[in-house]
Amino acid sequence: MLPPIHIQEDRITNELDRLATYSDAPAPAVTRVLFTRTDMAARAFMRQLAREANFRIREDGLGNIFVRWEGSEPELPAVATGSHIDAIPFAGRYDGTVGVVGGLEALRALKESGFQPKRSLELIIFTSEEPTRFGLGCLGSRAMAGTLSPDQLMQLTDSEGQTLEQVRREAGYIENLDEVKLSTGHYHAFLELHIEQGPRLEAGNLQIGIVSAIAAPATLRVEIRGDGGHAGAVLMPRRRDALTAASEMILAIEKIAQTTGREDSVATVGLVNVYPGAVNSIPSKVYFEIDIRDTDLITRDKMVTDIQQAIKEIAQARRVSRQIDILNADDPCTAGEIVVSAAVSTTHQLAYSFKKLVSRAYHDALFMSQICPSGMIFVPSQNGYSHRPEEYTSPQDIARGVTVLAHTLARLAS
Ligand code: HGY
Ligand code: MN
Ligand code: MN
Repeated sequence: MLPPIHIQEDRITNELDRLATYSDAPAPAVTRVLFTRTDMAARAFMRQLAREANFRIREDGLGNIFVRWEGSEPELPAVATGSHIDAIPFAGRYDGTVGVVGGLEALRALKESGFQPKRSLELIIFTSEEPTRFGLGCLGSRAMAGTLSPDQLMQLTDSEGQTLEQVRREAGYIENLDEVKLSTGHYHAFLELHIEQGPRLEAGNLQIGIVSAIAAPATLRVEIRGDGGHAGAVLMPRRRDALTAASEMILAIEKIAQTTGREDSVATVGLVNVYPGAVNSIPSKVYFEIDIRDTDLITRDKMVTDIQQAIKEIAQARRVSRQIDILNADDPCTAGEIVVSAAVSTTHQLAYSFKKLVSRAYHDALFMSQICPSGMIFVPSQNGYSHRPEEYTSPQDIARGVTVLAHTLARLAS
């Protein structure tokens, strides 16, 4: 039987608010990109909080931070929780951070309650869950799962031509990347607390979401090359405009995602660069990235194929050249049964309203599921907003999520 656990709502709120000040965007927006000055300051802040709670800290060669509370049987595989503190440009303050500050609060509250775990408990702050700097998300958890080798990691290059190898060393992470990969069974279970980033919990007036599966993301990089030239002098029939071609492709991409017959099918072009980018110069080159997802792998892969075919046909019709690279095409995952049942039992016991649901956003739990049974707990997002400054989850909702997390971790670690 667990002793009463007191989750300190105010402590969580204060720490989330302080974390939000480490940002390269004016409040209420938050921008915190991998290994920038603000990311390093946020990392230092989280390490300070973990030290104040007398937990042990280690960091691996990629900057994944592990906050550990030794259990009475430390040789057993530990139970882990965690999420990320990096934030895409002009994001909100809750994406990822609720699972990091909330995870720390769960461990602190359990410790303060006098609970003693048999299995050690670890909070993981994952490196670069967002794809912002290197175009690929979940770098830390991918490397832990071994789906990204040290060689592949070192070659990742950002928009300024800096490699991940360079920037990790500049950030002080010099350990061998071979040690980042964790063996299957390194952890007994992994459970991530996260905001839903969608409207379903709020619309259903539900307090908790228990994730049953996580959608599979694929990312394509596309470069279209046409002819440039003078906007006044080159007549319409003689043009090979890279931007009008890309625009037709982007509308075709939208159509493909709208017509799969499945509501979980999504495709997004959120990043477009136009060259030379002058009002009176016909675009000669366009670079854009496509984010394609579905919880069903076959549907997701068919969208990838159909989108590539559409780009090819439009490029031929418009006499422009195309280069398509698939950056990643990950499998979806099903949440681990032991984690889901522990979370369901806990939520029932706490008498919180909940439902099982699919995560349409990807998370580090997607890759942790490759090394141990993994799951997620969602708390409601107001209006379903996320990846925008208006992102909001109330302190009460966050505290409820942390309460479920703490009790479920205790169950899994006993
Ligand atoms: O894009 C995502 O699903 C996550 O927020 N990185
Ligand atoms: Mn995000
Ligand atoms: Mn996130």
